[in-house]
Amino acid sequence: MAVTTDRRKLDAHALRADFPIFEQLIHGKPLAYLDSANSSQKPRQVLDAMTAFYETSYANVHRAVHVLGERATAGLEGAREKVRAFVNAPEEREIVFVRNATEALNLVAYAWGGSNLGPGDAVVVTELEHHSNFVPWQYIARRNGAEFLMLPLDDAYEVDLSGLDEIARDHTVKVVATNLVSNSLGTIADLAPLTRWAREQGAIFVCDAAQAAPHMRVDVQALDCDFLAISGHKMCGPSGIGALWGRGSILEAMEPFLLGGHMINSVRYEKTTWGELPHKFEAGTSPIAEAYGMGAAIDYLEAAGIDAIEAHEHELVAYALGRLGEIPGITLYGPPPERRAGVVSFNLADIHPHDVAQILDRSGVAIRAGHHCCQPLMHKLGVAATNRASFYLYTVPEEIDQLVDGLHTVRKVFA
Ligand code: C6P
Repeated sequence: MAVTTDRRKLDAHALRADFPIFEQLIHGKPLAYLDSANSSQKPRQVLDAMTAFYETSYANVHRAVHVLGERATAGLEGAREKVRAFVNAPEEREIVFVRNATEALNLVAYAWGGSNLGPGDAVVVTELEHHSNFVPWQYIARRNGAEFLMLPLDDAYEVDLSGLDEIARDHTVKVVATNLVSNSLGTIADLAPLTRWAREQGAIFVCDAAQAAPHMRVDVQALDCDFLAISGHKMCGPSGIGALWGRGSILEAMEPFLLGGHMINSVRYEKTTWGELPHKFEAGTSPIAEAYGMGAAIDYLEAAGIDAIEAHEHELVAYALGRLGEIPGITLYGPPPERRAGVVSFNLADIHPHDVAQILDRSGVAIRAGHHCCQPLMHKLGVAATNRASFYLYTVPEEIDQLVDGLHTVRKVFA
């Protein structure tokens, strides 16, 4: 693997050689892939690990006594241990494999919220949430007759906590759900005051770490949360796999989410009993090779160095904000570079973000344009959509230069 030996400094130019996607031209131009917050690219190490797994070790898991069944089970459970270590969870059984962060958050909302929320209770989210940590809570709260409350953003793009005392006075708060890193603005939340407050309320604390885990060290014990959701595809792993960490005592007390094969202990006409953790929450055939690939992705990220990835993105964000700030008519959204991960959202004069993104595509630059599944935030910003460039460990400053050149072309087209 092509990385520097100094773990504090990452050599993105060398790392790019691990990613076959960069070997092609797009519209005759080098690819500037600035859409990693949407989904990251995959290194050869992950692709090769998955191919080798399929070629030598694939079978269904937990139910076959033959050699391949044993190998596949060992592969899946080995990946679970890697995820456990990656988020510093106390126990492997607390790691539940799911399809993605969305499914992880729905699992908590349905299986915990469905049984524990009722009239007089409140769920608190923030204005900065992705729909995946907003809509399930809004739905379950309202379905169960509970209140759904939203902490607003302040002018510095940080969550405003000044209303917490009032909420505590007027409501029985049962759930506090927030992201650690915003996908739209890149804001890195300071969760400590909110987790403390949630504890004082006796509420569970749900952390959406879909954008945090790929880019910075995430430690469920240091965060003092009760649930944490991540997606494999955003952290160099395959799509179709994510993980939910849940505090063991809470997971044990919960009803299952999906029902059927594998998640049972015994099934009789009169009664069905549930399996042990994590199987109670893993109904049906698991995403086996995908979990294995997520484990390989974790190995890859750890070898590159999570701290080095975070430092690299901070450098890129500072560079991008400086260069983009030179473009006439640009509006940049979000906090200063030291408060954000590798995400820059912007609008260019009154040019629709979809037009911007389409013209950039012709220069080989891939960004995302839209509401980024954050409509409450877009409403707050007073826009329907933004452009978003997002970075990762393989992003190099030349890609940001290509973006800036492309934006000058967009301006000329619309002049
Ligand atoms: N954000 C983006 O372009 P899934 O799709 O389930 O893997 O991840 C959902 C999700 C949850 N929380 C946050 C903070 C996210 O950013 C995302 C996915 C992508 O920003 C697709 S909308």
